[in-house]
Amino acid sequence: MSTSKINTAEALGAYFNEIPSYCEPYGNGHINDTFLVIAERRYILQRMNTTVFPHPEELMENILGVTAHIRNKAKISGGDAARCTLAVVPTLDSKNFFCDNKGSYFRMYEFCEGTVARDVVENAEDFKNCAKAFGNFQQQLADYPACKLHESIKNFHNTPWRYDNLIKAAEKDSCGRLCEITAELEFAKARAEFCNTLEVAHKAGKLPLRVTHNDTKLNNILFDEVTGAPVCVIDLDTVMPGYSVNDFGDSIRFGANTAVEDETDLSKVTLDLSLFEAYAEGFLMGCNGSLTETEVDLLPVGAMMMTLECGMRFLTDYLEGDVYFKIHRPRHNLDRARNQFALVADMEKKLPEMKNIIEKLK
Ligand code: ADP
Ligand code: GN1
Ligand code: MG
Repeated sequence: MSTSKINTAEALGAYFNEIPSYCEPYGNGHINDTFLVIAERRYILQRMNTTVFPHPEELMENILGVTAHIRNKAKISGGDAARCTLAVVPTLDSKNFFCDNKGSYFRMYEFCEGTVARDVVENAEDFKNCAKAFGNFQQQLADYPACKLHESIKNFHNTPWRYDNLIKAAEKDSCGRLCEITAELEFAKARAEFCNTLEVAHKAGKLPLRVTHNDTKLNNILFDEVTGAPVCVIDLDTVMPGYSVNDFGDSIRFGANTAVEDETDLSKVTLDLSLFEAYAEGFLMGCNGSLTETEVDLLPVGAMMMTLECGMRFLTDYLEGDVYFKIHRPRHNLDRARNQFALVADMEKKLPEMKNIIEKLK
């Protein structure tokens, strides 16, 4: 459903005595339907994607717990308690979300004022600061009890599982698109063994599970409009136990690509090693010595893994008829998958350089 066709009137009525006249689609997220609402203040209204998140009540429980934890830490350390994390706005009857008569689930956040989200990295320094913020986010949640978190999406970054899903989707070929993606499928198949790398390290006791963000792309962080400093890590739907190297890797996948995620001119798609270095430096600073040596060594693998996994997810969605990621043109998911695989190929060539950078920063 396109965001503009969603009826938000009933949801707005749950939050305001007088319905605000401004409620327009906002931002570039691929999952939820996001609206900017202007009343006496600004708000973000989101229709939660219940295909992706089948248990919105559990999702909101996670978000309330995590945001309370982060706000508390900011208060203790004298940080910006008002803008350090998302603030859920209750409905008029004090609920944390609203379900309308069509079964759509909505939630509302305070608009994090004086901030902007970005889809492209402006410079290495900003990217490094963004890395510090994501690293620090992981640090802030290091003592959050993982048992309190619901697994909002099962197997979210289980790459071998993602690989199996791609193979199943190809076997089923429900939309008759398999003939278009034979080269991409071969690309993924040639990396089947690599997909297991992190799971194998985890099972061998070398890679710990931590409370991680799991969706660390650039536009999931809000930057101060004036200073450019990161203010708030957002999109907390996927905060779950995960691997630190995947949080690192997902940021590299998105931010250190010399092209945007859906660029179709694949000659533009490469890994920017200076952005990789800036991010690695910032991430290690943000994690503040908490990563084990194996985790640090696996950071380049995390970058390759998240890029390959994301490519496989886009490709699977293309085969399944674009049911998961929002698309804005025909073959959008196929374009995204090709882009991610081109980036994987470039990362493979640059793996020795990535490793050298990490060695230097250790
Ligand atoms: P999705 O899960 O679809 O990616 P997000 O939660 O990331 O949705 O929100 C989409 C976009 O909306 C963000 O990239 C950002 O631009 C904007 N946004 C979300 N929450 C806020 C907020 N509290 N204040 C300001 N902007 C926000
Ligand atoms: C989605 O929600 P958003 O747009 O921040 C997706 C990520 C992908 C990303 C690809 C819950 O992120 O996993 O890496 O698109 N989020 C979910 O751009 O699936
Ligand atoms: Mg997002």
